[in-house]
Amino acid sequence: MMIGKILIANRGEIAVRIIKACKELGVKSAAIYSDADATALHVKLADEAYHIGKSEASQSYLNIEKIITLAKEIGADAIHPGYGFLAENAKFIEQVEKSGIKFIGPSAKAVELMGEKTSARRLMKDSGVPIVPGTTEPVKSFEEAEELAGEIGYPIMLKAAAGGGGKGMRKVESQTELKSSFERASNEALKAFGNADIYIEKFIENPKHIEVQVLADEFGNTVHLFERECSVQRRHQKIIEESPSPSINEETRRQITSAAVKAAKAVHYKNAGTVEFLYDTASKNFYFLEMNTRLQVEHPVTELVTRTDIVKEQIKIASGEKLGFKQEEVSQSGHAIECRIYAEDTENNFAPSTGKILHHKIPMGPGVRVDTGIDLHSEVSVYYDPMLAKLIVWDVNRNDAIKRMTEALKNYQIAGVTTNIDLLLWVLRHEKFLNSTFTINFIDEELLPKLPTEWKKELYQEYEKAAILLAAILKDEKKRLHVSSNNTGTNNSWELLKYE
Ligand code: MV4
Repeated sequence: MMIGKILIANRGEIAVRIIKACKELGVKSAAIYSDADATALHVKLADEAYHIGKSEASQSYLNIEKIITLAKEIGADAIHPGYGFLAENAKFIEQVEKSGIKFIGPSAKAVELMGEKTSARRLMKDSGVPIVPGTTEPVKSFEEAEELAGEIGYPIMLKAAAGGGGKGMRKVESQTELKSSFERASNEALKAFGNADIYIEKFIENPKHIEVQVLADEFGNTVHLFERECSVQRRHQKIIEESPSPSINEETRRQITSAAVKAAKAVHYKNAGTVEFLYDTASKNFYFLEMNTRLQVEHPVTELVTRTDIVKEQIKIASGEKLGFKQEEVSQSGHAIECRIYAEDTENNFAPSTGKILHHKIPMGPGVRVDTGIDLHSEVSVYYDPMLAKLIVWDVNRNDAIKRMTEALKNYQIAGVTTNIDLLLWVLRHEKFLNSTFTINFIDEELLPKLPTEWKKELYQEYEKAAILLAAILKDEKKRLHVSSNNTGTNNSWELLKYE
């Protein structure tokens, strides 16, 4: 029986995305909203909308009691958690299911197993999925850590067993650093996660981040929807994602996608999930990192190259349907790129930018998709993630997709907040992006040394060339002029054409 009504326990672009899938399936959608979101786009688009509390996430989108009580009251058959907030909270999932409501996602058990990183590593190792060399049990003492680190070989990573997504990680270069690092790492883990357990991995230098989308129904049918390349990131915040990965060959693609299906089957995974890998370009080895037991921000690039609708598949799976296609029927076609548009100021240490959206015109055209939760007059507040929109393009190959994305970014008009659109344009024309030699360290190594202003000169180079060309044309027409640019890098004042 198809689910009749879904409560969407989220906000912003992902709530809007889920509402669209509900509409296409003829399922009723119920939004929840906080004080700050009273006039938000997801509230306007949903069939029903319910105020749930104050602006702080802890008082609204994280309030388990209120959300489950509301779901029962309004007769929701299921809850879709989106990403973030309660999406990977095993206790929430347990309580949802205990109350007789379907959770659109994996079981609490699978979330728990993958959430505890050493149990995930044991399970992967036993299932033949390659893991980063290191321990599969928490390290009990500094003395044990010293011995194991020596065997693994420096540099190593200390990671919190309860961590993930970059939280609770520490690189250790040599034995002399180990004592203080180990103590600090376990203290921090205890504070952040209420669990001091630490494990050790060999540090992988300059890897790429490649992840595989999986889908599994409740009958054990498990397929992958190929991979995404997500290496362009800063402080664990992805900026650009694409599919297929330009960094792997067909043989590696075959291996990494089968490893992901193996990983999902090992936890009896159901619904949509993502298996993350580090890819070492030097050795061509890939290693399981963690599994994200949720719908991810970057799912649209997979949708565009595999011609699927992952959110509709999630709802159908949760309704008890069998997967409607077999692995052999899934193929990757063309190339998709996603750029995340954030309200932040690149030149002010990426500080979040808040304010009212005074103008918003999104690019349109063949192969262009915008997933956004904002609207003209929306208020971008300090309370939630500063991601404003995802701009996603598809084209027949990577070069054409990059060109299409560049044009779309130039035509993304937004006023009222500062955005990272210029930074995205800077990445798209960078040699290392164009030739696919970028790694997870790309932004740190290539952009940070050029902040706050130097990077902009590179961005404006093409305009400068255009100005010189224009000048030459005008000269031909016997106009006396010369080109000068006085971009000192501080005031962005460009005086391109000066008549004598
Ligand atoms: C690593 C690593 C290098 N070696 N583990 C960061 C997020 C978390 N999922 C795991 N992370 C890393 N683990 C070893 N043994 C480098 C990272 C890492 C990273 C991984 C994926 C995407 C972006 C990253 C940025 C910095 C560090």
